[in-house]
Amino acid sequence: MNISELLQNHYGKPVSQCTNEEIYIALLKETQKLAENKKRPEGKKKLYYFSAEFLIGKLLSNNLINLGVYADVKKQLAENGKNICDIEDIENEPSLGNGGLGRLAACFLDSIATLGLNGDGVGIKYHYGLFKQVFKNNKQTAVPDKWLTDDSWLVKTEKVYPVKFRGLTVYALLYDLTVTGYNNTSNTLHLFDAQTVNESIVTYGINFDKDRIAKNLTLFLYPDDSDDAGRKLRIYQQYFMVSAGAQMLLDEAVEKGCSLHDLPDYAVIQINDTHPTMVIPELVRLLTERGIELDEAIEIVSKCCAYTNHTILAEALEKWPLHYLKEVVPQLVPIIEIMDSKIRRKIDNTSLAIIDRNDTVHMAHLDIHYSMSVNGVAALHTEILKKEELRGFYELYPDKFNNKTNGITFRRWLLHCNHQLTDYITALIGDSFKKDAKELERLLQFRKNREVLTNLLHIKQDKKKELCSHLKVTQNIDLDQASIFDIQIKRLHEYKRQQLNALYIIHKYLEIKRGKTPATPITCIFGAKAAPAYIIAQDIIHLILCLSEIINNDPKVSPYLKVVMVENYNVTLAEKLIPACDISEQISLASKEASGTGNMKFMLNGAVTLGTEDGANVEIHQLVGDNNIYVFGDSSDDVVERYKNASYKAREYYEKDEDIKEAVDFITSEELLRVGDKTMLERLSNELIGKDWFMTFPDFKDYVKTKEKALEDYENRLEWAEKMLVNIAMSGFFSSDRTIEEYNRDIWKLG
Ligand code: 26Q
Repeated sequence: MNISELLQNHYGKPVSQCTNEEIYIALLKETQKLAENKKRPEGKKKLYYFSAEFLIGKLLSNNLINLGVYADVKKQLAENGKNICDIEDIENEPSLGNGGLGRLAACFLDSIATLGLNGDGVGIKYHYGLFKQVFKNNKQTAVPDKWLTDDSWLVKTEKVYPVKFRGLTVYALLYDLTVTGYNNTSNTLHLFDAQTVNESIVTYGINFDKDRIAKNLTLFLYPDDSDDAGRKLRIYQQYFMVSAGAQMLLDEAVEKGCSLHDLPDYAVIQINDTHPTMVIPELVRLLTERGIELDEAIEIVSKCCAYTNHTILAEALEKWPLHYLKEVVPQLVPIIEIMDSKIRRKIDNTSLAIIDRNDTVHMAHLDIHYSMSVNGVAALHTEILKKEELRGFYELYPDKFNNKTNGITFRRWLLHCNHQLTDYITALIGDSFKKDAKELERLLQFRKNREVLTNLLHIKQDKKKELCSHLKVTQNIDLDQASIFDIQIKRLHEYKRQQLNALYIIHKYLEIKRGKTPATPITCIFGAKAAPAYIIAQDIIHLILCLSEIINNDPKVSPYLKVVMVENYNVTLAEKLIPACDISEQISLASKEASGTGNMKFMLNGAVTLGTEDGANVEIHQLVGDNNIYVFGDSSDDVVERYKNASYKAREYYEKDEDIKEAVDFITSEELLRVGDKTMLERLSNELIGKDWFMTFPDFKDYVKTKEKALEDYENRLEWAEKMLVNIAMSGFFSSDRTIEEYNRDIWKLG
């Protein structure tokens, strides 16, 4: 790519006279062309990855890297006095996902393209992504995130599919986004938009008229735990996506000469959590419309579909009242009823039914009965599904169950976000790790090499410095780059236990006030959005922001301890935070985090995990060994037991343990009430003392002790650097290339 020529052709002027916007648009168009010209995988069978979320992040640099032209473009820009980072800044982040599940789908698309597999994504073109978070008075407020601009990576196609709801037909317009593989083929992310959608019905904030379906259908991505009105709209969105996607899939198969009886030879559908579950009855319906007998249609569809479960939280499993479905998609109801009665005839355990006695439809049950594969997303998670949550199903279909431990794309989470580390690794072991992540293990030969360890520390320091200046410029946050960066970034959820981290911070603050100062200052960094309807999550954000105000302004304490919560945490910020991290906080209550994927990104960038034996932390622990991770807390077996016999009483811990009492009491102390909202702080305090559903108190002491040990170990920098090195070296297993190879080997079986 010749940038001077490109801009001359576009704007008739030299690079130096172009604005960053102009350069961004010209690069976008050119990159799009390069990507579209890449080979597309072919083959009879094709994977359709159905997902309500694809949290793809900014695309310019990622595409330049995958197309192999990043370094050249950067150099040419620099020669003309332009910094590629300033050009990157112009792009809006498409926040088309809530968190882990959506980001996983994006990593998977990258790996599918990189491995040259014949597979596309199918989803929704939301006009507004996940809300933008703004802090006011130490509270979160939500504003719309309008990410779409005239020039975007999305290309409108000619394809239109009618989607019928009760009394309403909406036309689904297909937009395509080319997904580039690393030095390889390209695939497509297909996103559907409603023809009649109308942005002007957004009134204030993120509010809009929820009854005008035709106009609001693809306006917003709903936050998890969204309110009731939001839930009904999700059914509309879900059916819209799956009906259009299923029609597209059938057209593509027929075009390739498929007789619909042989559909499983042409199409495999991965259902990303229960959100796209209606694709099962919808495909059955479409097949019968095209002349296939109902029983056979059900059999065909069951052979095409595979379901991934991402959660063990019972309350997060989607269940819809049958009357909702009757109101929205009456044509599916008789099909679902027949599918339910087939199961009832076969088995007498009614807890496994699709429609329960309260006329509630259990979407996961529909998936499990009528697909050929059911997978969890980390070893522990899959075991818990088999032994506890989905036990009855496992007994019925042992062969359907399998584990696919999550992974992340190393292109974005190392090559793009950490050039210094990438280049240094390349200098040490060559660049074969870019295609085969397991090659990183060759770094282990340097684990006692002083020079290498020192260089790793220098790179970490550079990334911390970069983060400091970024946060200063964008959010006016002052950080001490010589401090330990302890980071917890993820959606705000009680089970992820940001509140446990907050209790530690209070404890530490009080200790420092009493004169027990740490050897190296500590900076505790949070990033988290909370669903607007999730009250306690709002309260936890409020607590952290209040702590930040008090601690950072305390002249006695702030030289040793700082607390910051970055505003509007998203993929772009993650790319800057993760490379700068020393201690990665992965402290969910054991058994509750299905996998986690942030934990893998931190490890890859040389942070050491402080975590519970939960999700993929278990596998990280096995890979790096006891010396290179800090593990604490009750085991998942203990936790499951404690829930079963309802034996946990938070108040007893609060009353018996002085440290817990002191930290919890601080939440409603005079000092905090001066900067905070009494209702919110009291509500949170009561919630903890009276319930503490995610058991922070039993793990508190061990958490404090283990964190202190990590801080102490940090004082020996070379030993710490060895831990960093081992983490980087052993992270290869978590490449999403490995995960996708397993999906293909065991489930998709693409040519
Ligand atoms: C449901 C109903 C109504 C509105 C929203 C939702 C909804 C939306 C998103 C429910 C759940 C989600 C997202 C779930 C999620 O991100 N799960 C995470 O998936 C990751 C990838 O497998 C895992 O690593 C995480 O452990 C898991 O929490």
